[in-house]
Amino acid sequence: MLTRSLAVAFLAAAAPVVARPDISFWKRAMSPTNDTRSCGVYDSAPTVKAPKVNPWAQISPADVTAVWDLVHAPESGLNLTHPDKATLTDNYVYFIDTLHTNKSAVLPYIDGDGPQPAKYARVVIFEGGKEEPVSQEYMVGPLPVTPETSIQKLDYIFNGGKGGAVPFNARYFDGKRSQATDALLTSVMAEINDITIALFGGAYYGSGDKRTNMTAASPTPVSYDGTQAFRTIMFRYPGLSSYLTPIDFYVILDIPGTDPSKYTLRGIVTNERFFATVAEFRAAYDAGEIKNEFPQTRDQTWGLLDLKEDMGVRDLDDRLAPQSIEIGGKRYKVDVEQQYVEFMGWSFYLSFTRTLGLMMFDIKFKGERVMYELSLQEAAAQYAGFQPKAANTVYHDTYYSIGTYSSTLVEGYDCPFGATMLNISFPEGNGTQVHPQALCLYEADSGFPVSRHRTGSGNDYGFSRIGSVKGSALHLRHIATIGNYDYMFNYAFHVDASIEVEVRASGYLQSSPYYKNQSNFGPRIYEGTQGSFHDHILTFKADFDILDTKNSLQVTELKVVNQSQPWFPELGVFEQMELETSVMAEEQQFNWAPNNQKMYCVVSDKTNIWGEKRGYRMVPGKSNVHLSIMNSPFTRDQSTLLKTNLAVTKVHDSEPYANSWQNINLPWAPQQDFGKFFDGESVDGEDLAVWFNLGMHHFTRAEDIPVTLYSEAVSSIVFAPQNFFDRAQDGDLRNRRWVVAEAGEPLAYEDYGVPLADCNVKLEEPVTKILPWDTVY
Ligand SMILES: *[C@@H]1O[C@H](CO)[C@@H](O)[C@H](O)[C@H]1NC(C)=O
Ligand SMILES: *[C@@H]1O[C@H](CO)[C@@H](O)[C@H](O)[C@H]1NC(C)=O
Ligand SMILES: *[C@@H]1O[C@H](CO)[C@@H](O)[C@H](O)[C@H]1NC(C)=O
Ligand SMILES: *[C@@H]1O[C@H](CO)[C@@H](O)[C@H](O)[C@H]1NC(C)=O
Ligand SMILES: *[C@@H]1O[C@H](CO)[C@@H](O)[C@H](O)[C@H]1NC(C)=O
Ligand SMILES: *[C@@H]1O[C@H](CO)[C@@H](O)[C@H](O)[C@H]1NC(C)=O
Ligand SMILES: *[C@@H]1O[C@H](CO)[C@@H](O)[C@H](O)[C@H]1NC(C)=O
Ligand SMILES: *[C@@H]1O[C@H](CO)[C@@H](O)[C@H](O)[C@H]1NC(C)=O
Ligand SMILES: [Cu+2]
Repeated sequence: MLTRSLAVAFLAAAAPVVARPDISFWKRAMSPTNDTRSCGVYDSAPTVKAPKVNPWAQISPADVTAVWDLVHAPESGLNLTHPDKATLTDNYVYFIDTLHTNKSAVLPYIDGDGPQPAKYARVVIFEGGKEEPVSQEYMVGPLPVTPETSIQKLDYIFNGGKGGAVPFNARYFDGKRSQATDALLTSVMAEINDITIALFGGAYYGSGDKRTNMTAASPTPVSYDGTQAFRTIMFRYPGLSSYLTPIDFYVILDIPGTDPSKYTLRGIVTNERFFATVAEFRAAYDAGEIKNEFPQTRDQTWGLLDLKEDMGVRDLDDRLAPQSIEIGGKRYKVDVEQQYVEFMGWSFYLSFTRTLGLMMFDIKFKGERVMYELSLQEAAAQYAGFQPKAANTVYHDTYYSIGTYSSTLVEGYDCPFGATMLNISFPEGNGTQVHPQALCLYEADSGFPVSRHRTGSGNDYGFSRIGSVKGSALHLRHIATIGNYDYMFNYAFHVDASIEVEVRASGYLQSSPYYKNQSNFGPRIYEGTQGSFHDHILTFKADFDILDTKNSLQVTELKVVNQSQPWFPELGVFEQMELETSVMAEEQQFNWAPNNQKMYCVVSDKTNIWGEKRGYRMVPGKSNVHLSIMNSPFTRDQSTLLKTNLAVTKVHDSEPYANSWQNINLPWAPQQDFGKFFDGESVDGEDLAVWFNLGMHHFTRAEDIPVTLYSEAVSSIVFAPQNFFDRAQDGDLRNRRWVVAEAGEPLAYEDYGVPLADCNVKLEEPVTKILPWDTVY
């Protein structure tokens, strides 16, 4: 598939691999026998049968193919051309994806005897053949395809006024649009190849021309409101670390409409100067005003993540590093078929879409619902600089189908040795693409006891008792390599009933050429490279259902008040803290309070044994930021979801997503306006969803070379029970020590029947090979 900042010179249509019909959907080959190699570390997870058929699951490979055939049949009236043969002015399918199932249809099914909700596909069709060319989304269902199956416009999830239609100018900038602009780019570059060769030792002869040795890449947005379209092209030296060798040369084209003969040059930018015509640029060059002061290197080996021998050797680094392994055997159960997991009281279902990637549903602890849905909604980045790439780039990664970029994980490094590796799959063309071992599931030591206390007599151990309870969590992890970045998504289900969502970013910086006087946009990080600073903001949805759908958002503010205490009359009036509790009345966007002096809790009306409302608290974690810039023309109205830490809305079947995947090219006229969710509806005692942002202000540094470090580029949040239970959920965990010390007696302890491992740990080189992607039908 096309990646963002697509290298036009290296466009190639991926040919689907031949069908392998015997591959069952979304499964790992789990060895059926016990593995005697090492302490059960490599044993398969015990199986379990999900209580219900997963109503959120991806549509099946057979359904994808049937939907493809249905929309291509002449009777559909859609007048489609096969994408391989289509041009800008044809109608063709861009993708098929799983359409989410309405919550109103799911609840009676999972909670009662209601029927299993029907499955639907969403189909994106680029309708360049229409009088008014658009991209239009359709919903096709019920599935499997029968005479009852209909093709309807998918309008109800978009609130921008045009339903599922996106004007041609704002539609996804696919290979065909890129090709359509290439003739103009090639002709512009042909006039100045002598200059680019002299300045940069590179030339561009067209995307398919073998002589081309500068890579052309383009950011988004490409339009403001769909009435215009432009394409900014930056150039880089080609190669495996191309992102790190940008060249100070930009071409901007105006490319409105479907007729490439009407496309024009907007201008050329280099040396911090704008030239509206080729002639102006040549004149400046001839006058000796254009330089390449900080040449890039063509050698890119320094940008690779292999061992750098020239950095020396660290003492004892020839020994294996510590490992997290499931030494007692797997303590979670999986229903691979239904994508259902159980662990230490937790249970949840999984789903996966092209558009959003991994989603979790019906998250319960000890049989009681905590969340209906937990899912990524957007992964965005906005850059800064004084040249047309950094200054004008905003990414919404759903635009690139972020779900299609999660691929094979390196066992032992990306995930622990012995982790359960799962395939992920999503529709691709007329088939279903399988990415083997792209999702891992494992329990890991938390690195600290979940609770601990020594009670008894003072400083000596006589007559004391020590309790220490093992801390661990089940992790669900995948890594989406979307263009330059590797976003690592980690969902941890802790034994104390808390849930942690964490995202990290590694991979190449979207770097810029180095400019002497642009340190206000980031430091120099290589010979000719500047690390352009930027914001990463990732929006998630947490549709809490604390027990049921009747919930409120409680705000407990820690206030400092003046008071007096009759037992210390000499102090008069003085300050102390108190709590002031309220509930949010209406839907709203909001932020973490300064110094975190507000606690936000989603609560039920139902109370625990102490009469307190049962709830879950949102605990800010690492780097809880929102988009810094509020009034950029490039993020005006299509990025409202990025502009606060948090938001709460009432759940509607028509508001399942925070964003629409093609919104990026519609900053002034969004297809989906998150801001419109906030129309004064009550969220007190209602079915509410919380939207939260994780992210980081990426203050770039030399240590972003060769790639950004996961250790620092991290953001997280925790959802923790707040009076949800009557006491802490550590009392029933048998993995603990209760140490009894009596004066003069040897230390004794309880192990509650959980033996220590008595075996030889033998780790195996990763089972993972970098398996090819596969397509099934
Ligand atoms: C995972 O995908 C790979 C590649 O398509 C396939 O060989 C393997 O059988 C799949 N695993 C299962 C359990 O389906
Ligand atoms: C695997 O080991 C467990 C525990 O030792 C045992 O109960 C079970 O029968 C074994 N299963 C197989 C397939 O050997
Ligand atoms: C069908 O699409 C083609 C472009 O692929 C267009 O030329 C033709 O007019 C369309 N036919 C109808 C009936 O709309
Ligand atoms: C979901 O509900 C809406 C009504 O709110 C309806 O228009 C739509 O068809 C439903 N979607 C599915 C997939 O059933
Ligand atoms: C790139 O191509 C141009 C024109 O063909 C050539 O002059 C230049 O030497 C090439 N650069 C490299 C590094 O091969
Ligand atoms: C799917 O499309 C590919 C490429 O166009 C084609 O070769 C293949 O036969 C199609 N498969 C099915 C099941 O329609
Ligand atoms: C950097 O200096 C050049 C030359 O003086 C000037 O044209 C340019 O505007 C400056 N850039 C910035 C970002 O200040
Ligand atoms: C408490 O009173 C003192 C003295 O009047 C004043 O300076 C302070 O700001 C007050 N604090 C609060 C929280 O009102
Ligand atoms: Cu970054």
